[in-house]
Amino acid sequence: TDGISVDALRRRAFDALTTARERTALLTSCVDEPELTAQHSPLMSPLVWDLAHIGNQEEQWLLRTVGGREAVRPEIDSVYDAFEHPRALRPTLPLLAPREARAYASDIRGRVLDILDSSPLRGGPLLDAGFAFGMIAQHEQQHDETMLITHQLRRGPAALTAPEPPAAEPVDAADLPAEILIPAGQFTMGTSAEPWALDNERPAHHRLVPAFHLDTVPVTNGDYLRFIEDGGYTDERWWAPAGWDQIREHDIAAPLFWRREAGQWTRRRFGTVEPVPADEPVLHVSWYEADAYARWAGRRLPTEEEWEKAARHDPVSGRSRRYPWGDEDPTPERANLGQRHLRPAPAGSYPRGASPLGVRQLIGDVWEWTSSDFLPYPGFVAFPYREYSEVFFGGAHKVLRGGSFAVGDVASRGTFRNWDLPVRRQIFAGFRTARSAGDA
Ligand code: AVJ
Ligand code: FE
Repeated sequence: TDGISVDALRRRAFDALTTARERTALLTSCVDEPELTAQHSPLMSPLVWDLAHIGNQEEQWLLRTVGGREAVRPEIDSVYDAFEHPRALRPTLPLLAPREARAYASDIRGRVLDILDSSPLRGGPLLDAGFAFGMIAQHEQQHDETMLITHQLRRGPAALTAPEPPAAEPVDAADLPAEILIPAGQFTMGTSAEPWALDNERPAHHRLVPAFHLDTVPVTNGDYLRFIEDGGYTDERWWAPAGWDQIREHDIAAPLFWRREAGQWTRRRFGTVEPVPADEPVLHVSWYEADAYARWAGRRLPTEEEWEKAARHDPVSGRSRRYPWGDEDPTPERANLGQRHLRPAPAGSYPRGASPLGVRQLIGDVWEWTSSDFLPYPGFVAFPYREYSEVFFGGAHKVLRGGSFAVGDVASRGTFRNWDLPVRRQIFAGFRTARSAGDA
């Protein structure tokens, strides 16, 4: 942000907060009140919990901490503390009713925009370049994705609509090489410069990455069907032991939301049942399923550093950039983000979003499972709270990269790290595969 005026930073923060709130409003107004307070899956909160939690986080960080204002509703902090109450139990809490929750979030937002208007946006790590405002916009976008997952799990008729993503150029997509060689060498992983990067993306540091090949596009439904039809789900050889246990215990034999009807595969997507499109990146597979597919294909999942090198390293300048296409923010021509479309675009889409070596769709469409555990980078410092990242470090969670069609562009970049348990399937996750150079 060197050289960016305070006015421009304010506008950036205002736009990010406003974009997120428009989506939040839609996700919490397109169904009726009983649907907002209902629990559609024990894996998820009632939508009305997310709504007031968004407002409460904003009150705690922007109004109280940044603005130094007196608390508006301190008595509800504990109800909306994600660590005090597991998702499955949130319907039993004394939640604000939908109308109250909406009024609360909007009251806080009004006060926060006043604070933003008069903030110098410098004077410490929370304020500098508007970090705390960016953090809260990212928090809301992440909950907008969470709420979209709740909508996907919900039964009943469709409540959301969106235009179809642009079709891939068929000639171009068919001509793409299956994989791309990323030559050996050091690159800069993580960032110390990105103003709104979260603690787990910091600091920038060097990594030496041996040469490897990476799929040009994410694994498609058509690819994945070949694994299913080859008996992938009944052959223990392909599975990590815990994954093998999970698929047998829960009778898993296809991605979540898929069904086989009269010899044809269909899927449920936001209240509509449709044939599974062969050319679209596969969605709703666990890390175990991605790992098993890769082994069946004679390949493996990429590590997190391989993924980031493919997405950021510019072989000409030797520099790591913000996105595969360069340093400019995402646009609708470069990546499928922000719930503009309610599905991934066909594999091979977005040639303008390709990396310098030609890898496509690294940003947007589907979160991509990596082989890596969620761990801190060397020199990590928890900021501004331990519960964002630090308490999740260790062996339990796997890293996902790149963002999905469901997350806003403020929460997707080459350094952004997401994580989840390897059994999770309801998230908008797919994957691509890799192999070390020199392996057959
Ligand atoms: C980074 C997506 C795993 O949803 O649990 C939201 C984001 N953190 N509120 C989550 C988050 C606090 C987080 N993920
Ligand atoms: Fe949260």
